Amino acid sequence: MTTTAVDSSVHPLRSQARVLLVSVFGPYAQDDQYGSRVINPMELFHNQVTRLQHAFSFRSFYRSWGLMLIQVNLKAPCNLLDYPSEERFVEEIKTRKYDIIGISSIIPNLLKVRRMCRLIRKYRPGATIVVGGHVANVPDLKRWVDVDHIVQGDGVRWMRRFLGEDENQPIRHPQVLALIGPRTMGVPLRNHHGLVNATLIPAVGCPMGCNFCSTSAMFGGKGKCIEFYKTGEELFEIMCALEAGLRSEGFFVMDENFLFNQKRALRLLELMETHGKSWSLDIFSSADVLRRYTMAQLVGLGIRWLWLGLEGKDARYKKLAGTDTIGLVRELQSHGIRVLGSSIIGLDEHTPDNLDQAIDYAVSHDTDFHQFMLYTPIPGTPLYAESESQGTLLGVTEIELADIHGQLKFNYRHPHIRDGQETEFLLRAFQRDFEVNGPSLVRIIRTMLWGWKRYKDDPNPRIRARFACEAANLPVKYAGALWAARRRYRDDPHRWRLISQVLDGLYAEFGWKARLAAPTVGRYLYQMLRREERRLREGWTYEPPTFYETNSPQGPEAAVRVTGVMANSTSRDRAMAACKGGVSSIQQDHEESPSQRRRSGKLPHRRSDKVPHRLTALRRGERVVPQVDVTSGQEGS
Ligand code: B12
Ligand code: SF4
Repeated sequence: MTTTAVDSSVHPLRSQARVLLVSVFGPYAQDDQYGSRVINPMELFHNQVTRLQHAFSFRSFYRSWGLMLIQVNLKAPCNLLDYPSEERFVEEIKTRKYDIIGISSIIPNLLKVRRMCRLIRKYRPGATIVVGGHVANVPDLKRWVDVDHIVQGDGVRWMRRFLGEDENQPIRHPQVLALIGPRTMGVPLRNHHGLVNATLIPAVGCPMGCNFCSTSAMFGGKGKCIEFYKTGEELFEIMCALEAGLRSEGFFVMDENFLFNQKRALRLLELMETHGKSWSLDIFSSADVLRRYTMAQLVGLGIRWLWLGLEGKDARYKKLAGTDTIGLVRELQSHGIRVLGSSIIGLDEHTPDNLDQAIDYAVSHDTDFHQFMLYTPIPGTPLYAESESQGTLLGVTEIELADIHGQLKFNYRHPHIRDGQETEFLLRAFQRDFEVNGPSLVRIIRTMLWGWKRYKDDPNPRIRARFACEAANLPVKYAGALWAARRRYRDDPHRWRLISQVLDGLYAEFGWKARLAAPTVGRYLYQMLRREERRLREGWTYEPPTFYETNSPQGPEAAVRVTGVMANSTSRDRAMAACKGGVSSIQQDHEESPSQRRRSGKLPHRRSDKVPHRLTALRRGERVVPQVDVTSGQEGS
C-alpha cells in the first residue's frame, strides 16, 4: 500500500506497538551487490563537493535526521539503529521483538531496502514494514520490495497517525550535533568554531519548486513546504533549548530555503538581538530570497555559511533572474559569509562544445566550495515527468539504480551529450575548480579573514563576539594549515601564490603570533597531509559509526536514551534561564550522562575521545560499541 498524508489505517497495538527505525546498512564506501559504491560514501562534502581535493577534502558524517525527528515525536517505544552493518541489523531484529520496522532510504539504496525487507520477513515475520524517505517516490516500488506501507512525504505525522497518536501535537526537535567525526588534511578537527553546531530542522521542502528538485517535489512542490516551526518565537525557543542542551554555538539549518519565510527570519533576528545571541547559522538559500534581505540583516542573523544554487549561466530559473551571481558571491564573502555554490552539468543547452565555457563560468565564481552535479531526473520531480513523457529515461537494464546519484552518469538520453561523456565533464569541473581556486580550506580561511577585518570593531557587541569566536583559530591553526598547504604546492606557482596571499594577509593582521605559529603548526600538518595522501592512494575510506538510541525509559540498556526539545512557554522559560548562564534544566530531561551524550554526538568529543581511531577501527571492519549523527542530487537551493 502506498500511503500518503491522508491514509487512515492504524496499527492494532496503537502506541503499545514496539517500533524500530533503521537506516540502510553499510559499509557504504565499497562496490557491492547491494548498491554501495566507492564513489558514493555516506558523506556530504567528499561525495559531491570537495570530491577531487584529495587530502584537503572535508570529511564528515551526518545522522539520519528524518528518523531522529520521527523517533522523538512518538509516544510508542521506539529504538533507532542508524548506520548498522547487515549483521548488526539482523542481530537487532532477531533478538528484540518489534511490531513495526520503519526503514529510511534514498533511491540509490533501494537494493538495500529490498534485502532488509527480506531479512525482516525471515527473522521477524509478524512485523509491519514501513518504508519512507525519498525511495518512496520510486514508481512501482511494491514491485521491488515486499513492504506493507510506503510513506511519501512527512513521516512524523504519518507515524503518529498510524500509532493512533495525536498527529497535531507540537513537534519535538531532536538534539544532535551536525557533524560526526569531521576531519581534513588527515587531522581530526577539534575546537574549531562550527564544530559544535546543532542541527536545526525548521521545515522540509521548498516552495520554489525548481524542476529537478526532489526535496521540493517530495513535500508538495511549487508553493508548498511543511513548516515544523512557523514563527520566529517557536524557532527561537527551540534554538535556545538546543543551545542549552548541546552547548552549541550555532546551527546547521536543515531547511532547503530557510530565509523564504521572511517574517519568521526577521522575528528571529529581533529575538536574537533582544537576547544578545551571537549564534552563527549555516543555511541553504536561493538567490532571489537572499536578495530580499540587507547585508546587515544577514550578518545580524549570524549567517556564516550559505549553500547557494548557481545552476548555470543562462539557466532559466526564476530564482536566478536578474541576479549577478558572481557579484553576489563576492559581496557575501566580503562580509565573511562562506559560500557553497552549486552548479549543474548537463542542462539542456549544454553541448560538448560549450561545456568547458560553462565550467569556466561556474569556476569564476570562486566560491569557497563548489558542488557540481549532473542534471538528473528523479522520480516525483517535474523533470522526471517531462523526461518520461519524452521517452528519454534509461531503463533498468541500461543504468543501475545505485548509480543514479548525480556523480557518475546520466539516467536519460541527453539531447547533446552522449556516450558517457558527462562523467569526464563532471570530473573536469571539480578538477578545474580545484586547480584555479585552490583547496576550499584556503578559501574559507580567506573569507573568514575578510569577515574578521570587517567586523572585529563592529559597534554591536553581538556581531563582534561572533566574529571574534570565528577568527580564534586564524593566527595559529589556520596559519599552520596555510603554511602546510603552500608547502604542498611549492611546485605549482599558481596555487602557491593564491595560498601565499592569504597567509600574508594573516601575517599582516596577526603579526608575530601568526609568523611563529605557521611553520611550527604547519610542519606537523604537512606530515599529516602527506600521510593522508598516501593512505588515500592506497584506497583508505571512512565509514560512519553505528548509533543505537531509544525514546523509552524501558528501552535496551545499550541504547542511548533520547528526548527531543519543544517550543512552548515552559521550555522557553527553562531554556531562557539556561541561556542566561544557569545550569540547563532542560538537560535534566535527557536522563543521559555527559559521556552518553558525548557518545550520541550531542556533545562535542573530548580530546581523549579519539573519534578518528574509532572510525579507523570501523573501517577495518571491527564492531564499535554502539555510540552515538549535506547533501546532494541537485542539492537544495
Ligand atoms: C543529510 C543528507 C544526507 C546525509 C546522510 C543522510 C542519510 N542518513 O541517508 C549524507 C550527507 C551522508 C547524504 C549523502 C547522500 N545523499 Co543525501 N541528503 C541529505 C539531505 C541534505 C537532508 C536529509 C534530511 O535529513 N532532511 C531533513 C529530514 C527531516 O527530512 P527527510 O530525511 O526527508 O525525512 C522526512 C521524510 O522523508 C520522512 N521519512 C524519512 N525517512 C522515513 C522513514 C519512515 C519509516 C517514514 C515513515 C518516513 C520517513 O519523514 C521525515 C520527516 O518528515 C537531503 C536533502 C534534503 N533537504 O532533504 C539529501 C538527499 C536525501 N540526498 C540525496 C542524495 C542523492 C545523496 C547522495 C547519493 C549524494 C551524492 N550524489 O553523492 C549521498 C548518498 C550516500 C549513500 N551512500 O547513501 C538526495 C536523494 C535523492 C533521491 N530522490 O533519492 C537528496 C534528497 C538531495 C537531493 N535534493 O537530491 N545525504
Ligand atoms: S533547487 Fe533550491 S530553490 Fe529550487 S526548489 Fe530546490 S531547494 Fe528550492
